[in-house]
Amino acid sequence: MKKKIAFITGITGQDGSYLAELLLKKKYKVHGLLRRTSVLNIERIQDIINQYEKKGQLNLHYVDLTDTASISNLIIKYRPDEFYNLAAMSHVGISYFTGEATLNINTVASYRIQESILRNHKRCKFYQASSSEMFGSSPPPQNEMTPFNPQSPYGISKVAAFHTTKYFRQAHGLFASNGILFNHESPRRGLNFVTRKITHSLARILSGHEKKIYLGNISTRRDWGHSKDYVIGIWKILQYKKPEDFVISTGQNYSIEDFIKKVFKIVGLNWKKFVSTNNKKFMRPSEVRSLRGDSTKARKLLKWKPKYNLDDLAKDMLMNDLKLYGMSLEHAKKIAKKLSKKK
Ligand code: NAP
Ligand code: G4F
Repeated sequence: MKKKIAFITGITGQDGSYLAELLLKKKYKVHGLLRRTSVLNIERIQDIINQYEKKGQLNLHYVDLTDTASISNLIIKYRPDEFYNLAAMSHVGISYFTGEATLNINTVASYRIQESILRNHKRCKFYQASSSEMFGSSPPPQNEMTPFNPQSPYGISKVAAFHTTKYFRQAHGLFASNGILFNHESPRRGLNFVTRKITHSLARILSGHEKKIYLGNISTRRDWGHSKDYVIGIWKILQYKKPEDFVISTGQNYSIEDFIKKVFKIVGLNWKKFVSTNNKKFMRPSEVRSLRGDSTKARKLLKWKPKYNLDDLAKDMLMNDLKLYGMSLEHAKKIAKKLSKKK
């Protein structure tokens, strides 16, 4: 049987790297579309490059998502079966400073890709990485029927891309679906998202590289899952018999403070002595106070459900960061004991 061909934008990111691994295991031919950076940024996909690139099952292409021809040429040449659009300026806090660029890459590029699919290869299925940030100030639980009330340029950009996807589906008959994913993390999470910042900084504190973690508002609540579980949801959305929009979430939410407590408890350290909160630099002009997703639709129609809970996730992330600094959990606990006595 002919191997399926998938395109992934954002393959160098957290989700892109896990999704590529999943599809390669499923025998897809994967084409990763990446941007040129002055320092090569392929850390998260180095293992799959080693394993699959020479065999021709993984191909990487430099593309600029503001350049229609660079996208269209690849679609015309390889005629993908599935197109996963994961590339984005994905940091909400930074989007307050780079609103125009955020809209350009998160919204206009999505429009550009879908228009190119429509003109050049209409039977290609399209996935848009939509976000729970779109719900903004709408109170939880949030599902596919909840109104969008975005609170950031990032949220606005994702709402516009969501509607763009619906438009190509309804007006032009594209198989175009939105996955409305709630927060998901992993050891591959970027260092400036709050969960990874906490696990990574704790490893730095224990290894003597840092004294404190400086955070913003720790009262906000998020519904956190594991990226490994969520990329299965992403794939299932495009395997569904028709294009539709799906919420992917755990259904549980916790505050940032709860997450800090969980992580510090793993090594037995009192968090209050090591965390500084409400730092201006990390406060946002408007906040999304509480996200908790109702993913009944995905669980019923896609038979999707997460394996990881927040304790598993916190442990997976912290163990990875301890390892980065040459520590086992036992060693980390010993250092924590000494630090507790010192203060
Ligand atoms: P991520 O780790 O920040 O990865 C983002 C990817 O987009 C990276 O590969 C990045 O390339 C690429 N990218 C950024 N700007 C680009 C540009 N101008 N041109 C080309 N590529 C660009 O994000 P993620 O957590 O994997 O999220 C994947 C997608 O899901 C994003 O669209 C995000 O908005 C959305 N989403 C994420 C979550 C979540 O909680 N993780 C929840 C809902 C939705 P570089 O590696 O070169 O920077
Ligand atoms: O980890 P965060 O930056 O994630 P946020 O803003 O919820 O966005 C993430 O999830 C979205 C899905 O809902 C994605 F679409 C988006 O791409 C991204 O993956 O912040 C979480 C919360 C916020 O309330 C923030 O104000 O943590 C609070 N926070 C407190 N101190 C902090 C910090 N966030 C960051 N990044 N850094 C801090 O020092």
